[in-house]
Amino acid sequence: MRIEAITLREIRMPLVHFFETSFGRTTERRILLVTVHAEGVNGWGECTAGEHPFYCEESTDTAWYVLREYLAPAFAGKDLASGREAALRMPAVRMHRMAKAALENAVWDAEAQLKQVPLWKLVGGTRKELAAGVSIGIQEGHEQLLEKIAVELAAGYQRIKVKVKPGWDLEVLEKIRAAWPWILLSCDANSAYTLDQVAHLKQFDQFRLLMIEQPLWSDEIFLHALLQHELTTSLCLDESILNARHALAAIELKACRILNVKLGRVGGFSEAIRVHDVALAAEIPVWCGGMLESGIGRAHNLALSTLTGFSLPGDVSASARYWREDIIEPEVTVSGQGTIAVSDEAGRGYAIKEDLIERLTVRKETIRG
Ligand code: OSB
Ligand code: MG
Repeated sequence: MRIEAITLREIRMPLVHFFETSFGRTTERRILLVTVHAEGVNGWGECTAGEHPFYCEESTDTAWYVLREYLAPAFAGKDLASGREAALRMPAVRMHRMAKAALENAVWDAEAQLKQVPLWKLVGGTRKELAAGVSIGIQEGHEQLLEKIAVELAAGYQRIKVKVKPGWDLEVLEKIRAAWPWILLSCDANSAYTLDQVAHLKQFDQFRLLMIEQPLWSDEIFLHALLQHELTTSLCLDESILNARHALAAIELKACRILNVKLGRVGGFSEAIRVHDVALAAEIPVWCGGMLESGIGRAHNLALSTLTGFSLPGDVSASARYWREDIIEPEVTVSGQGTIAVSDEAGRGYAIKEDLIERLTVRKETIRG
């Protein structure tokens, strides 16, 4: 496909409810969207970098800079066969995986439209009904958290994940288990603990958690192996896994028994598929993580989640949990059984609300070849 031009834009979207993790609270998203204009179709990609470099080193502004100065100029006016080729021809910029993923995924999105196949088939998916879970942030108090869990369980979600940090952990988990002894429950620390706290972390074992996500340093695999050896609960790595090599290292070291895959964190569909393939070969279950995406990133997460190895419920949930109005049509909805149906339409399966996006846009720039 000939890429005539690439448009970068930043949109602002207030969250329906603030989202708090061990590294901070988000109330409004600043989302960078990439549009690849190719042969009459528009491929869309969403950059999952946060407003601040807290989850990882990237932010909306660093991604804008890297896309504008390096990545978009390398593709504008060029011919590319596919999303896979986009990954192979990414300029030699180190890291900045979320910026790269936004562009690569936009090319996959365009490729699916041009080939008139569903994006999920293009990436090699097999699942047509996806298991949905929710990620619930740190709240003002325990009561609010328990109320939120009750609402999500009533909606049908198959797995509840709560954010934890020192001071918001054992008591919280104890109250959840007292109310719901048998639900699929996991927690995510976003690197809030250190190896000095093994005795404390061992106490998590009493709650029969499906997993503890990323308890230790974001750049650490080996020390998670030491921790996993001490715990009966399975560890799951998120921040530590930036590519398929890391996934293989974590599996070989027994640093975790489950992997979270995020399109942005690993640099796009091509690498996410490779992470999946490594895990599937080792019989390590994976699930799709979320980054408070708008509908575009959400649609791409769903396409990824159709791959065979995504056997655990992901942080793939309804648009309405985040947005008063999402930028796609239809919005992502979840059945009373906590499932999301995959569309058989060509492309991403969700139309773009261009007028709404235009109204939400605070900056926009088109890079031409
Ligand atoms: O660690 O999974 C995470 C949101 C922002 C940054 C990191 C994470 C999260 C979530 C939200 O848990 C998942 C979602 O989008 O529903
Ligand atoms: Mg996480």
